[in-house]
Amino acid sequence: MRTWFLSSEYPECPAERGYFHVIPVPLERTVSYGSGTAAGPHAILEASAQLETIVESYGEPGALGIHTTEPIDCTSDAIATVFASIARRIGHAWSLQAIPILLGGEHSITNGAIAAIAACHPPGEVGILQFDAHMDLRHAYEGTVHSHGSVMRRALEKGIRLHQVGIRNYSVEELEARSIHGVTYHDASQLNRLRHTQEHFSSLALPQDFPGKLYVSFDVDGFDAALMSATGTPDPGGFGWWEAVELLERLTEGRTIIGADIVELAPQSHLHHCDYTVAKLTYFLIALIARRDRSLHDHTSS
Ligand SMILES: [Mn+2]
Repeated sequence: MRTWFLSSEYPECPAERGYFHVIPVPLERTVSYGSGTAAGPHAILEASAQLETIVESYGEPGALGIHTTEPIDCTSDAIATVFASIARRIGHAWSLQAIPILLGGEHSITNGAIAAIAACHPPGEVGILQFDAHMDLRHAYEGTVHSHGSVMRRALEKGIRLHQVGIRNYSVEELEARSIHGVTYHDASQLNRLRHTQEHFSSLALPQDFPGKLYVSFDVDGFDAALMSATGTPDPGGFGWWEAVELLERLTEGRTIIGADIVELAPQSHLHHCDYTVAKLTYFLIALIARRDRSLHDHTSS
């Protein structure tokens, strides 16, 4: 059945009027542990009907117009075909001056965004801000270069700068890739140490020379497993809700966000708070993106 983001609060918004394009991507192909990500986008859209229109201290971002597209067809045997469809959908959003927000699906869907960034933006203009428990920097994982476990390696190969937040799992191969490609990071252990200091997260920022335009890729396993157990690999030691909010605010300060994905929700019927948490995160990101948009600020202040 046709549904859309915040269907309880707003009528369906056509593509041309959408400041945001929410793009469901029910891809589940290279999942390595728990399964169920194909049901993620629909569960997020359903849970969004429980949201209120106001985001505390951000106003009502939904009033800008949130268009929900048809889901990306993920049935093709060739996963590269799926990535190409995602890239085209993102390019279409940008051509309408809209901000694409992908709802996953497994993390490999970011491959579509990487292709779109490389096709539509000059090298060095866009950096990826990744929230995740894992680096996803393997050359290949379980025999495929298209895996969720190697998606950020593909970004590095395209020369896209990467900053990682919340990482707490390490392999030799990924640590090497990190250092060779100059990936910057705030790992979960660093964040934990900061938690116990007086300044807390107040001094956190992206490196000064990091690109001014950001694509945010949020793997929900970055959250602590206590909050986010409905995901393929729930992992202890992650951030909580308010920490995620503060990290997003601090690390995007002074920059523009050109798109985002929220991936790896694997809904479970007895854990519907997870679906709701991801819907709420999606709406918070929408609010943050609107705040970070300079053209919008100029428009509203005139
Ligand atoms: Mn990931």
